[in-house]
Amino acid sequence: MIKVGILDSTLREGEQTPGVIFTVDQRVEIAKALSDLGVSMIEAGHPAVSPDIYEGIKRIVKLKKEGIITSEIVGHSRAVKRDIEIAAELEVDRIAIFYGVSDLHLKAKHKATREEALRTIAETISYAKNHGVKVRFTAEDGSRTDFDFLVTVSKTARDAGADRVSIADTVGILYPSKTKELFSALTREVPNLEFDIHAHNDLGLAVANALAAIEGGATIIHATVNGLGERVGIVPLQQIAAAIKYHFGIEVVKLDKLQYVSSLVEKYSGIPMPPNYPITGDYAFLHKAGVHVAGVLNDPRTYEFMPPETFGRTRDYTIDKYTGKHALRDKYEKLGVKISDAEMDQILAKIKSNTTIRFYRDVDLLELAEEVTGRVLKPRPPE
Ligand code: AKG
Repeated sequence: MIKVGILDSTLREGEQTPGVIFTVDQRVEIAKALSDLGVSMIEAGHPAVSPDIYEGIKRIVKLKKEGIITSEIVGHSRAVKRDIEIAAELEVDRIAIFYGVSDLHLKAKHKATREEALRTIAETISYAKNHGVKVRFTAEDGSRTDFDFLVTVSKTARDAGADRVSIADTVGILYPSKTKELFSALTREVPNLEFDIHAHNDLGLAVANALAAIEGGATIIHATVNGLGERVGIVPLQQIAAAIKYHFGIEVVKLDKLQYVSSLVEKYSGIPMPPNYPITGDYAFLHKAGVHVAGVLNDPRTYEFMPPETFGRTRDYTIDKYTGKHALRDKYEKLGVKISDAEMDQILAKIKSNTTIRFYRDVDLLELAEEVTGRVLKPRPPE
């Protein structure tokens, strides 16, 4: 049976998006919204980075202690004792220690041999455990790490006291079938340990890789609201939550609250949501072509895999040269305007011959109908 939860890293990975800085108040508000949404874990930041992140985590931990926030609070840390002490003094539930384990990272960043790396990993995890917190170890650049060494790293982390190891696809190069293979092999080779996936989206495959990791046995998926993160970001929370619900039947968060959290983070991050973004974009449930709209008016399942209400949204359709009679009739009925079939044909012909108007608004449709019918038309007053 599949068991899976979400670690939201909007406040840590998400703030690593170029140009994004959250204030302390915004950090606290986002954490509350994420807890209300029902994420299992909130990665609240790397407190050694700056005083405002430290302060934000302090306030978030206070809300956790007061029972206002219920998600597990995770503090991020390098494999460095001073970082661990700073996270531990904040009394987070869990410290996540990361260290680059690929040969490339060992050579170019850490200037360490594999043996030295294993020693650092074991020592820092034990050090954190001695502070009485849960520990996750992140194998940074795990997807480019020799598999046997990744197994050794995972066993070392487990034996030093970590109950979770996160496999980071730091540069976003994984592919779904390889991801499933990797996690299946890791869960088979390293018992008594749970795995996370931290998947970057450089090839646009982060969601697919996360789903494959779940099939391989990963039990926590790292995500950020609106997919924020370094470069082009990581798994977007709204997409993975919808995909997990649809494909595995598991509601990892309250889906009808995703729109609110997405808008909140859009505002505070200053990164605009593209209209054609899945689930929370303006066009996610907006239909256009005549054939599509006619289908949706008869039965929405023709062009929607899940009803918009699931996500606290509503469906609509646009009127332009692609429009068919079904849609136009429905539009005028909703406006409370009576139009004969012949008049409708004339209006439709006018719409189809005008390729300069991208979206006909209700007021444009009323004007067009007045032009064709010669009658004064007004929208139906509210009931
Ligand atoms: C990455 O490799 O992209 C990370 O952000 C690693 C850090 C982590 O997930 O703990």
